[in-house]
Amino acid sequence: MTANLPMMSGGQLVVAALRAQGVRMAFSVAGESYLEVLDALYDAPEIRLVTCRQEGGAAFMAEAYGKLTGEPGVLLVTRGPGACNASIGVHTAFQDSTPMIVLVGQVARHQIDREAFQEVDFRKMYAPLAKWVTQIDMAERVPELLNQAFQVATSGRPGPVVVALPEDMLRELGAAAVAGPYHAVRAHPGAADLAELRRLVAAAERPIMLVGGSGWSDAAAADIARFAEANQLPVCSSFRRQDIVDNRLSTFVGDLGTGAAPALVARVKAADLLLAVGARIGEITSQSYTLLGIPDPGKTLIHVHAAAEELGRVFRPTLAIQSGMPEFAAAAAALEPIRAPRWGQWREAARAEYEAGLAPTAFDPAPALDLGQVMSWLRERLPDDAIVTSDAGNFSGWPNRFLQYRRPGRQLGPTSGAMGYGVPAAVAAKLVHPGRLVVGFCGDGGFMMTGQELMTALGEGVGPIILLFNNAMYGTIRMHQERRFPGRVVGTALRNPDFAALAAAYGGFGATVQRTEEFAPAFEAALASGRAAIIELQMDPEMITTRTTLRALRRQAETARAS
Ligand SMILES: Cc1ncc(C[n+]2csc(CCOP(=O)(O)OP(=O)(O)O)c2C)c(N)n1
Ligand SMILES: [Mg+2]
Repeated sequence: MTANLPMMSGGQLVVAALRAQGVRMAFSVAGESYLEVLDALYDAPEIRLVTCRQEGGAAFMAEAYGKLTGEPGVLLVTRGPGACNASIGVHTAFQDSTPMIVLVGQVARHQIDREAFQEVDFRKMYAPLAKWVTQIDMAERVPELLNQAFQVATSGRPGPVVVALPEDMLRELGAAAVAGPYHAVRAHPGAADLAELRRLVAAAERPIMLVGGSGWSDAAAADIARFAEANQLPVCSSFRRQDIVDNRLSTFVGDLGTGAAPALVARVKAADLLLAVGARIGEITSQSYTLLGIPDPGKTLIHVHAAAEELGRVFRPTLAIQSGMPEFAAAAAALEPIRAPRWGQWREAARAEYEAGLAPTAFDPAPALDLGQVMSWLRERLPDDAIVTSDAGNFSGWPNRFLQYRRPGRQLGPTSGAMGYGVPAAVAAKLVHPGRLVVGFCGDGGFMMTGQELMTALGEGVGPIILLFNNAMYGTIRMHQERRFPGRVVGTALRNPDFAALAAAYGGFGATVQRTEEFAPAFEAALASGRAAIIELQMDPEMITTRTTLRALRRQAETARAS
């Protein structure tokens, strides 16, 4: 088998295997532990190596790449320190079911278990963070194990796979045939399952569909929307998965995120059938596990998921269907529509509630920078293919409530709630689609965690626009403080740099917005600059959510204490 194959170093075999898997882009922070891989990349110009500034940012970029393209994002980092920094992105890929391949340099094989320089047992460290962790101890096994890594990362419920590469293995010469590309394995729904699904839905009075999770191709998203429209089924999305069904369709009724509309939450509780497609129905989406009974959901639950292990987790479905999203959506779209469904008014009422929520809440006194109006302007301004990325924090309520997501545009946000995601995700999105408008939403807290990756964007010549919501605090935690310990502010106030000046220091575009009318010109100027941009929104810190103020929260908490 290997007789006529050239001898290659382990590092060269790694890069040959990546090429065979169809990898076109990889994100890295360099390390001496994997010099052979870097050197082999020198001879592989078809793989664009993006040099990042911190492994957390690089890992978020790889995660966002995977979320956006459906193909594994590839990350290269060095031993202990690099792997520790990268772990936040690995955890995010795990919670978000995103395919990802993490290549980590490791100490030489003959040094293992001496606690050599930067040595970490990656199998142990990443055990609860990754879908699979392996180490390649023979150069000849590089193609085999990388092929398995790509299969595991993309099949069933996708996730991150960590591959440790001992330094001396990368130098070792070996001969091996590379294999690829991977073929993601996904189940199809069976005919009996589909017939039962149709029967259960037809018998319902107040059905609602929930779409979420990963693995949604544009075609799958279009198919599930066709199914919803043909059956007039109201459809909502799980946390930060608002881009699956076009929010402008009359069947779309909102999202079950951290700031879910109370009317939608009440409606899902009142539904007699929940058809959950792709969503794990996790803690945030299930509103802290209050939407359904445990384990008996108390209503008909049809749960469709790519992984058998997720079916029957927490909630016991009436009907469980293991299927990939493209396979299920195509089959659902092909089902004969249910004639004269009984839930026409139920859907119309849910849609009317969603549309009413698009009208900004009135605040007294009205803030100089009215974020509701800014978001309404953006909703009209963003083209259909715009990519919106989001960090974690209360500011994310503004785009999540007021923007309308749709394909081929995207919403890329960490369902893991990891701060620091917004900027790196925007950089990765702009690298994948340089011709599209990419807008990253961040708070002042999250921006300062990974904002230096804006320099990566400038280095690569791409220009995402970052909207930085500055309230001079870790607002989310301040909100919880005011609810639990009113008036006792500790550990949540922030002092910030001049963000526009910071953008300029990077060589990017910077603007500061204090009043509503300043936003549109600043946005157009940022876009016209073609450079990476920060638009700092100096918001009224009182606006703690899209619906309430800090003042009101504190009053409520104090009243509750007094009574
Ligand atoms: C990496 C990380 N650290 C800490 C937290 C806890 N946390 C959640 S939201 C938040 C504050 C976010 O502040 P900011 O980015 O300014 O947004 P804001 O809530 O003020 O809008 C914190 C500290 C987290 N989710 N992720
Ligand atoms: Mg903040």
